[in-house]
Amino acid sequence: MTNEMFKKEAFKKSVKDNVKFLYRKTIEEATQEQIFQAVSYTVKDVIIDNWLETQKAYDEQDPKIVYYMSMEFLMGRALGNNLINLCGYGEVKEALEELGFDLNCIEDQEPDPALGNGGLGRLAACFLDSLATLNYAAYGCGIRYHYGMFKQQIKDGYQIEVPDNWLKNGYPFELRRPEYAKEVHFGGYVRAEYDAEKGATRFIHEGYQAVKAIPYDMPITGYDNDVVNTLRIWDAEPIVDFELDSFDKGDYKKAVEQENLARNIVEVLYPNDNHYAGKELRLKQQYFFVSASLQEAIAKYKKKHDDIHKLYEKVTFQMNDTHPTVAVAELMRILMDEEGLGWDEAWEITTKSVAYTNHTIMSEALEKWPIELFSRLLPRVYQIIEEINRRFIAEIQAKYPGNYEKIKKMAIIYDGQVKMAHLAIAAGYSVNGVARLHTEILKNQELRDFYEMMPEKFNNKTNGITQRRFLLHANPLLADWITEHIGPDWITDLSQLKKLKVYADDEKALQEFMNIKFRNKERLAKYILEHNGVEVDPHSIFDVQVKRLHEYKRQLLNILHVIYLYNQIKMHPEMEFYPRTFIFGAKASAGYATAKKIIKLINSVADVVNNDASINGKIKVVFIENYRVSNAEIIFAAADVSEQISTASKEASGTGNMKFMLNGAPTLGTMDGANVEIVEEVGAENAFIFGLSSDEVINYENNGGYDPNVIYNTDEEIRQVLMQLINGTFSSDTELFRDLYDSLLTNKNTDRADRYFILADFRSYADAQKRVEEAYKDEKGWAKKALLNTACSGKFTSDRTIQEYVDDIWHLDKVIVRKK
Ligand code: GPU
Repeated sequence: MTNEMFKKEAFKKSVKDNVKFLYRKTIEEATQEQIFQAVSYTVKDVIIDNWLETQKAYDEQDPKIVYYMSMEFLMGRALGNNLINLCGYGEVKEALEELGFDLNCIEDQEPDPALGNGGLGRLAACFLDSLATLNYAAYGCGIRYHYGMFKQQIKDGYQIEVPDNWLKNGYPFELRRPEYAKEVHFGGYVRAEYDAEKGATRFIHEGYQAVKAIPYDMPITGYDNDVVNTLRIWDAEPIVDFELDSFDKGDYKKAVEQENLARNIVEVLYPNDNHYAGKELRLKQQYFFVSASLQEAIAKYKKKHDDIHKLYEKVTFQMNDTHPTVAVAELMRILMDEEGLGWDEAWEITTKSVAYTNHTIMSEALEKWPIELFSRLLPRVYQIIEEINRRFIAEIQAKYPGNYEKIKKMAIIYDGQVKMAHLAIAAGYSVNGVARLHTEILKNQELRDFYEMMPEKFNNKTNGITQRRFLLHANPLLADWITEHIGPDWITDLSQLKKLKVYADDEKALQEFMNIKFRNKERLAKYILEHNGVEVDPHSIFDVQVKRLHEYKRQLLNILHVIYLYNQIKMHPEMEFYPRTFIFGAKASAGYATAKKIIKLINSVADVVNNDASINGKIKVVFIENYRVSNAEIIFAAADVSEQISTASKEASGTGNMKFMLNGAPTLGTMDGANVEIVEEVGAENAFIFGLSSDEVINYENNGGYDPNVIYNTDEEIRQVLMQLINGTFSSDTELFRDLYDSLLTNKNTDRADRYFILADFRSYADAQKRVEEAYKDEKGWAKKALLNTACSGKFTSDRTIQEYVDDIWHLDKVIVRKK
């Protein structure tokens, strides 16, 4: 497949012209970064034509639009992905070669737009790719953070956070749209005014500070269909012109405040994953982009339609977790205060327009804003939430007369807090979890009362990932091999991969499959050598855990097991042991001390193990610095073993697990999140499952936890590993890892010891690891498992997920852009 627009000669000329216009240089004089810019502008030219065509098609066909509202879009690099989706990658690669450039190196010049933390933000990015590819009208709505996820450096084994100034050189794939600017208001007070004519009270918001929201659009290209959707991220600017107006009007103080408000609001992404910190600035960010996005969506609707009562027929808002849930009240405000509707009409429209996705059951992630803070920052919006709460409580009372427990558990405002999840559920027409197990836990545990009261709202949408980025772009060798064997249809219909099953016993095919894996391991080994200075052997088993650092994800279990293996080899040097490279990659939230200590431990263990000549390199431990979307693509393609070892019930879905599977790495994991469905698809014999079930974990939790000391006291080898945390084996400072040691054994205050059941699962994990080793030694057997993982991964495309959202929640219409 090729794209007319990328005819080599025309492309080369355009790149040369761009270098000339942008930098007054010839391509011989230009830097690689300048070539990246020039190439990107050429690609953007192609995109702009399709973008205009898409807009025209939407205007003519008037489809229903989904607005995907998310605080995070973890897009990763755009250049390579756009070339892939425009079917121009091959041509452009050749054209650049003729100019003396390597496309891979040019791609490496692009900063990762890292406007997200982890799974939640990356899911939003995969969804945009699938929406465009499936011909649906969609906008991503978010924030143009000036600093995205920090860059991680490892110094002396510790994580150092370095600001990510991704806009430094200008980002070629964005378009500033000042003509669509909106105003957003903070603070002030609400004045009630009786309108005698209408016989109704109007509420007027006064004394506020205003910020101007300026949208920047990023194109989202569909695969081979000429569709270009839009990710609209909002920047902030002060409204009052500081120099001209304010001095004269004596409004100096206000001008400074508005200037500061605008500057601060979009400055930086909060680096928290699965964790609520309760910062006022975060609520400002939320309201800022939600208000601007809703204003824009309604303005757009009104251009074509005059009956606001039918908004929900053409528009739907999906709230990515509770972060944008203030949308419920903001939509009510706009409908009542700006459009002049009464409460009941506004509520009818709102509750048919907003839907909510839950991404976690971890209680520390639940957003609960103090009413003092909330009402001060957003007085009118707070007033509306009060009224929503009053009516919701009345509903609860009608359904459960006299049951005050229900009110306590379900009220939107209680104990001086606004509970955003309760608001989202009360108002949303759909509430979904992100994997089957997760949705069941929501229904039966965390949100049980809500499920009992309104079961019709609850549904599951198992997550997915885009194969365009995570196979076609990330693993070109495997992508080509698959296309040779089953044709290219898998690119837009991943279920086709099941056709690979016929090769599960074909020795030649298996050999080729594993050769590709080997070459991808060499590519990763080269990356590790260049970036970490560690030499790893691509013949060893590449055992990989890459994801955010979080106690529930249990990187600690993994590294404790490495210590255990190290002890075994030291004690029994003659023992048979298949060489293993343990690869970690993870950022820890800047304020998460335990997570940072675990990073230090991994690096300390690496130091000792990698430099112990007596173990003959049987174990290597590598911590890949600055794990992000761009190096993830290299890592997934090279993995032999996919570590998905969260405490059962804690990982809502996981999506890394799917990227490994797609690239032929069997899962070593607990029965948690989407692992359950992965095992169902691939068969238990092609995965390595261990550990407590979610029911068992929840059972312990509901009954006061378990006692890890029993294990510590009775299992000598586990005890030895724990003692090594505090006896100087991995640090001359014996106190360095004391906190980690304590967290596993000591019941501090009310907190349970070993909250994440690491000791409880340790033996079963070690057994599963032993099974991995045995299986790997059987070369053909392993190749078959690996191939079957790829072959059975079809369910986990985000194309399937998006189609389910469309069928069950959004009810969008397909749009045709390409005229054949
Ligand atoms: N997730 Br809540 C995040 O990445 N960040 C968050 O703040 C919250 C959830 C993740 C879940 O942990 C992961 O299991 C899931 O696959 C992902 O969202 C997408 O649904």
